[in-house]
Amino acid sequence: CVHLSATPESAVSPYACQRRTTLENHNKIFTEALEVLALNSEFSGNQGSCLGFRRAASVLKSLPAALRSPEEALRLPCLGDNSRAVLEEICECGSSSRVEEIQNDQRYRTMKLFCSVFGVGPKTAESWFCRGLKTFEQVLTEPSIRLNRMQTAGFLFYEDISVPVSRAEAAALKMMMEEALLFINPSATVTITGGFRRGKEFGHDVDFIIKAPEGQEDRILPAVIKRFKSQNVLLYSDFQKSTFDLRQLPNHRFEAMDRFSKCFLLVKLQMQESRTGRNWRAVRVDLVAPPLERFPYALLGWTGSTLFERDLRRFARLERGKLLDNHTLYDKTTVTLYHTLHYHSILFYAILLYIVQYNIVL
Ligand code: DCP
Ligand code: MG
Repeated sequence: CVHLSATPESAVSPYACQRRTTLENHNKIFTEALEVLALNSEFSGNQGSCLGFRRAASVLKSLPAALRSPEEALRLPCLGDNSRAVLEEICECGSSSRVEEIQNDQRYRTMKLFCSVFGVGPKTAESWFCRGLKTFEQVLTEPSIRLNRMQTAGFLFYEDISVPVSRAEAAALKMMMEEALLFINPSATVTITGGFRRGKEFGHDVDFIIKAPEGQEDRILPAVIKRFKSQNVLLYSDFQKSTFDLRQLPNHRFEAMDRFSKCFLLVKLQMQESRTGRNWRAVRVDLVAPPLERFPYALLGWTGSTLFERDLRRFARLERGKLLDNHTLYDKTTVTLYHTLHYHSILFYAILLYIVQYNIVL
C-alpha cells in the first residue's frame, strides 16, 4: 500500500479526463458509500449534490492506493465538506451512519428497486412510491397504473436484464451485429463503445456505434431492426430518428444526449443453458449511427464514462475556450464550427492521447 503523501499534489486533476484511472478501485469502501449518497441525492432531485458525490468518488477511484487517513484527502480536489465528513467517519468507525440510515430508508430502497426496471426513472418511481406502492407485485396489480411499452418489456425481462452482461456475451452480440451489417451493407462497420470499450469486464448493456457509408446513417438502424425481427431475436425496440442538423448547432445548448439516429433494444442472445430453462437470455443493446463525418465525436462521446465525458466538455470549455459535444467541437472565441476534424487541434490531440494512453475505467 503506497502512502499517498508520496504522490505529488499536482498528480490529481479536478478533471476526470485528466486523471489516469484503472480497473482497480483501491477505495471501494469510500466510493460505495459515496455512490449511495449520490443516488439518494438523485432520488431527491438534488442534481448538484449528486454530481458532487460522484466527482468525489471518481477522484478516489483514480488513486493508486487506499486512503489511510482523512488528512490524506485534504490534498485531493472535488471533495466537498459532506464527502469529507463521510470519509472521516468511515476511517474512524469503518462505516458511515448517514449511509446506513439511507440504506434503511424505505423511500430510498423502494426508489432504487423501481429504478432498476428498464424504462423507469426517478420521476415514475417517485410517483409509484407516493401512491404507497413498495413492491413490483403492487405496481403490476395496481389498476390505475398503465405501463408504457418500455416498462412492460422491463418487467417482462427483469430477471435477465438484472444479470450483468459479460465481455464474452458482448463479443457474441458484436458478431450478431456484424452478421446483420454484412447482410444489410457490407461497407458498414460496428464498434463496441461504453464500458466494454473502456475495458470493463461487465456492463448493464452493450453499446455499439455503427459507421455507415456517407449518407446511409438514417437507413441503417431500421434495417438492423428489420433483420433482427426476421431472425426472431428482437424482444423490444425503440428507434429514435436523427434530429441532427449541423446548421443549427451554434445556436443550440450543448446537451448530454446527442441527436443522432439511435435505438434502444432488447435482444435474444443464444446460450447453451439458461437459468430460465430457455436457450437464450434477454440483453439490453444500444445502437447509434452518426453521419460519417461526425463519427469520431460520437465515438468519443459514447465511450464514457458519463463523468469523463462531462469533465471533457468542462475542460474544453474552461481550459480551451471550446464547446465539445457528441456532434462537434465549436470554438467559442472565433465562432468557428469544426465542420470536419481539424487534426491540428490541440484539444483533439489531447483527447486522442487520453483514449490511447490511459486505461479509462470509472
Ligand atoms: N453517456 C453520456 N451521457 C449520458 C449517457 C451516456 O456521456 N447521459 C455515454 C457515456 C457512456 C455511454 O454513453 O459510457 C454508454 O452509456 P451506458 O449508460 O451504457 O454506460 P456504460 O456503458 O459506461 O456503463 P455500463 O457498463 O453500465 O453499461
Ligand atoms: Mg453500457
